[in-house]
Amino acid sequence: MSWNTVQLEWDDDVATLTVDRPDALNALNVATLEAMGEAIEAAANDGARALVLTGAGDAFIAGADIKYMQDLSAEAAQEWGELGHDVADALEAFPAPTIAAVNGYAFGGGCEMALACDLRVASESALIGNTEIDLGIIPGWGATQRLPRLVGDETARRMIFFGERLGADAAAEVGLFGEVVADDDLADAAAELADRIAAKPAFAMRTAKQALNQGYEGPQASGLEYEKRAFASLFGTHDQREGMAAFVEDRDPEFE
Ligand code: DAK
Repeated sequence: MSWNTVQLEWDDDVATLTVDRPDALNALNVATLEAMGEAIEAAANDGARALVLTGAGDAFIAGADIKYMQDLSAEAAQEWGELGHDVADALEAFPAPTIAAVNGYAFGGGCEMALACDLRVASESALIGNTEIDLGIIPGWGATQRLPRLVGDETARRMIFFGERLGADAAAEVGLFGEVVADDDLADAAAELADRIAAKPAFAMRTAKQALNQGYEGPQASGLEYEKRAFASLFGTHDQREGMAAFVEDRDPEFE
């Protein structure tokens, strides 16, 4: 499969999805969002053990395409909102961990795509924020829900109310980025994280992600119940037997 504004590349079991619309700083239009949705589905179907999301050129994703949105009716905006939500939800539900490699501007909908990933690593020159307020709108692809969970309520409110654009170090300080590296090292840093994840037992990794996600879906009590069942379901799998046998026999495990 190939798309005009999205690339999907593989390195062993690691897939990298690059939003490739550099003339518009990778702003997301309908075709790009649809292509992202298809690429994410293809990566899942082809068994990616980790997925990296990044942008071509000097931007990660400078947001939703303002030129496209400018004259939308409320009805069209509703459909547009659903499309972006579907892509963010697909990242969140992706069966393996996802890593946003934030290589530059990540504003509005770009910040929201990064928020939907499991982990975020950024280059020193990255700038991130939910800038929608200054366009007369609010975040529409998940930031009102995902941002406070990640950075806390006060910080999220400040970011959304003031449309603050945070530099990489400031964003890392509030917990928005897990790691900041030199610009030239970003691809390697993301690949290293992805490779480390891909080397872990895949079924347990998927189950861990599902259990963590479950905590956001409802009350803690139901999340704990989910964890109990998910934990038990791993017993009897090849990787559980192998991982524990390797420990007992004092050797390296060979996971599936
Ligand atoms: N949309 C469309 N084009 C964009 C763009 C964007 N978000 N960001 C940049 N571009 C285009 C510029 O128009 C310019 O195109 P040409 O003029 O060359 O044709 C090209 O990319 C290069 O941009 P600049 O010339 O501005 O480059 P600079 O380096 O000077 O500045 C910048 C870079 C990123 C600081 C600046 O471009 C900028 O501030 N861009 C806007 C960033 C922003 O506010 N992003 C948030 C967008 S709002 C919804 C759900 C979700 C959303 C909305 C609704 N519903 C539920 C309905 C999401 C909203 C957003 O994401």
